[in-house]
Amino acid sequence: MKEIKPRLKLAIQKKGRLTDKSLQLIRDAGIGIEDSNERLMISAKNFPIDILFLRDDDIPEYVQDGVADIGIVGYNVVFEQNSEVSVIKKLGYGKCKLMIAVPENEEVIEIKNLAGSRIATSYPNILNYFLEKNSITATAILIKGSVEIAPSLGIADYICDIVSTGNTLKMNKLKKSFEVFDSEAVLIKSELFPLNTEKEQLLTQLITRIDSVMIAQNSNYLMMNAPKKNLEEIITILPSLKSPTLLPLADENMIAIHAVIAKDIFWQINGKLQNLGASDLLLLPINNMIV
Ligand code: PRT
Ligand code: ZN
Repeated sequence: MKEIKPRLKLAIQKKGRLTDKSLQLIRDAGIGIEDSNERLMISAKNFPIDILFLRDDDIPEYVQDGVADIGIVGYNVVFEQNSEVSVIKKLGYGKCKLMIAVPENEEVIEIKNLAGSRIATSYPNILNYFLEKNSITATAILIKGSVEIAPSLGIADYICDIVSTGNTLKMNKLKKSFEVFDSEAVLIKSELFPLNTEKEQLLTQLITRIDSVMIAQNSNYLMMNAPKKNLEEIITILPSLKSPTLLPLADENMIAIHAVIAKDIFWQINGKLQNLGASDLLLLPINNMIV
């Protein structure tokens, strides 16, 4: 009889803000998947993983109950639902803040000014957690969708909603007042149904790949030529992930230096490097990196 090999089942959002970036992460991890074309599930050819497409609100429960082995969803959804899942890894995209916003013309300077108010939100559990933590008594009013129009309709005094650029608040004449919760996409697994050994091994492989993509996304490969006499000083200002690579050049007084550096650091150290005689600086993207 043919042995059935275990496959990991990963749930991601079917259609929404996290869909493209989640698919991109899977592909950057070298996992070959076709376009879903409205299918509920697709199977990767070169890695034993199946991708299940769900509404984001359903993902924590599907993972908790073991229908999917792992899932990618906003931490805001995980925390709100209080499902029995644990976060394996923060994924660095889908970043947003849950904030309390008040009408532009109102002064709500301190958190204690919220006492006795009605606050419209799709996240009553997170809001109540915040209010309790700050010893405030206020009423959370559950509204699904278009929370920002609640104050102008007179349904609530304030709102507690997800903000990323802040444009939606501005359009509705509201202003940010208090930060309630920080969120980003996270990889989760069940606390009720532990994975068997084979699936746990697959998960470890997947995490190694995701780590390598995430490190690469935040890093660049820097190459330059520099005078040998300034080598020590150059190395001290190079915040490289690993010890830099040194290569001899035909000109004995010069040396080539290669290093992996954090992406945002280059423009801070570029001038210093040039002052120390570095030339022919070349900054290259990295696809994957295993440290
Ligand atoms: O259909 P399904 O239920 O799967 O999707 P959904 O409509 O419930 O979720 P979706 O796709 O809107 O968001 C998925 C996840 O993306 C959220 O759970 C958050 O973790 C994350 N995320 C990141 C955001 C935002 N940024 C965001 N800006 N989710 C929602 N918004 C909304 C917010 O509700 C508000 O209406 O965008 C508006 C504010 O945006 P700005 O840019 O104007 O401030
Ligand atoms: Zn949703």
